[in-house]
Amino acid sequence: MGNSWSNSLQIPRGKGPNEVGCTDLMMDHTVQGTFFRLYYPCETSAGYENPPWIPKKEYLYGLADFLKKNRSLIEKVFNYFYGSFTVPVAWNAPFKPSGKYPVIIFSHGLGAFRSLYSGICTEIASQGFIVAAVEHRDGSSSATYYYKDKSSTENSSSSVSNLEETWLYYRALQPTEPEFQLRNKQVQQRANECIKALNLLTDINTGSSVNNVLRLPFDWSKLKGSMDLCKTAVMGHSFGGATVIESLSKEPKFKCGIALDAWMFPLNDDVYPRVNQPILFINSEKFQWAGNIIRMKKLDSTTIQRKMITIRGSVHQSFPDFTFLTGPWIGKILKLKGEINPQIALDLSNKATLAFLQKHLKLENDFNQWDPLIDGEDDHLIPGTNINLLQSNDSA
Ligand code: 71H
Repeated sequence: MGNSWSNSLQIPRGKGPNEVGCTDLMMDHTVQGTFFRLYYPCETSAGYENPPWIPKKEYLYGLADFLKKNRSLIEKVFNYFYGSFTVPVAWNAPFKPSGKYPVIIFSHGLGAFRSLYSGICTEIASQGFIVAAVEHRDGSSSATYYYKDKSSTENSSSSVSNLEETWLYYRALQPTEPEFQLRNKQVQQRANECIKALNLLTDINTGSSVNNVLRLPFDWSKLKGSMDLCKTAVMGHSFGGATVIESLSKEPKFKCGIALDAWMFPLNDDVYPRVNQPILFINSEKFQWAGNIIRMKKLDSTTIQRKMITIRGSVHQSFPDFTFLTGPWIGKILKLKGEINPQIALDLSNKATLAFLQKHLKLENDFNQWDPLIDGEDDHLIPGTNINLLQSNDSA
C-alpha cells in the first residue's frame, strides 16, 4: 500500500561498489545473548525482498512509550505514514566472499532500535564492510525481544518450540531516580553488548556453527574467514556515541571509533583517560551544548588522533532514517529534518567516516579522497564545533 508521500520518500541506496544484503542474528535466545542486524556485501540482490523498515509492531508500542504517547494512536499514525517503508537491501541474499572485510559494530540512540540507522549502515556495507547494528537490551531501546524457556509442564507435548517471545520495552527514568546512575549502568551494558557482538562475529569467522534463534534462510558458514578482525571499529549515534567511548575503553580490539552527535552524559569521568584509540566526532549543528562538547574535549590528545566536525544546518535526527522518510513540513516541525538536504548531510557524515576508517584501519581503498572532510574542509562543514565554550555557564 503506501500513502501519497511514500512515492518520493525513501532510505537512500548504498552508493558503493557492492550490492548490500541484510539479515538478523539472535544468539543465544536469552536476554544475555546477542541480537544484531547484519548489513553485508552480497552476491546478488536479484530475487530477494527488501525487508520492512520497522520489523514488528511491538517497536511502535515502544516508540509510543518513549515519546510518551498513546500506543494505539502511535501504531495507527505510524502504520499510515511509515508502515510501507522498506530498507533498500536484499533480505537474506547470499553473502559475497571477497578477501577479508573490515567490521563495524553500530550502536543506536535512546529510544531507537537496530533498523533505524539503515541509511548509514547500508552505505558503509556497500563500500565493502560488514556492519552489525546491535539492538540493546539495557532498557534504552524503544523495544527489543528475546526468548524465555517455557516451563516444561506447560509445553511437554510440543516438540516444536519451548521458547516464548518476550518483549522488553523502553524504561523511562523514574521521577526520583538519579539519571546518571541509570545511564552509566546502561552505557556499560551497551558496551558489553557491542563487545559480545564482536566476539560472536569472531567465532563465526573461525567457523563456529551458528544457531540463529530466528531461523532465517541465511548461510552463516559463508562468512568463515571473510572478516578482518584486526580491522574493527565501533560507531554509534547519541547514546550510541557514548557507547562508542565506553566500548573503546573496554575493548582494544576496536581500533577506532566514530561518534555521531554523541551524548556524553552517561560516561563516568574515569573512562576518558582509559581510551587509547582514535575517535572522530561528527556533530549536528543544533543538538550540542558547551557541557557536552567540553566532555568530548577531555579526549583531546597530542598523540592519538581525535577529530571533531560539525555539519551545518543539521539536527540530532539527521543521522537516523526518519529524516529521509518524513516530508519537509512535518519533518521541520518534529525536528526530524534540519535546514540542510538530508542526503547531503548523510553523505558528508559517511564520507568523513570512511576516510577516517581508511586511515585508522589501514584500508587500501580510495576513501582518502575525502580526507579534507575530516578537517572540516567543506562549505557544509565547520571544523570542530559551532558551540562557544567560553560562554558556557553549565556543565550538564
Ligand atoms: N528526544 N537519542 C525524547 C527526547 C528528542 C526526540 C527523539 C523526540 C523521534 C519521532 C521525535 C533525543 C537523545 C537525547 C540522548 C539519544 C534517538 F525513532 C527514533 C527514536 C530515537 C530515532 C532516533 C532516536 S533520539 C535520541 O541517544 C539521546 C539525549 N535523543 C531524544 O531522546 N523524550 C521523550 C519524550 C525524552 C526521553 C526527537 C525525537 C523524535 C519524533 C518520530 F515521530 F518520528 F517517531 C522520533
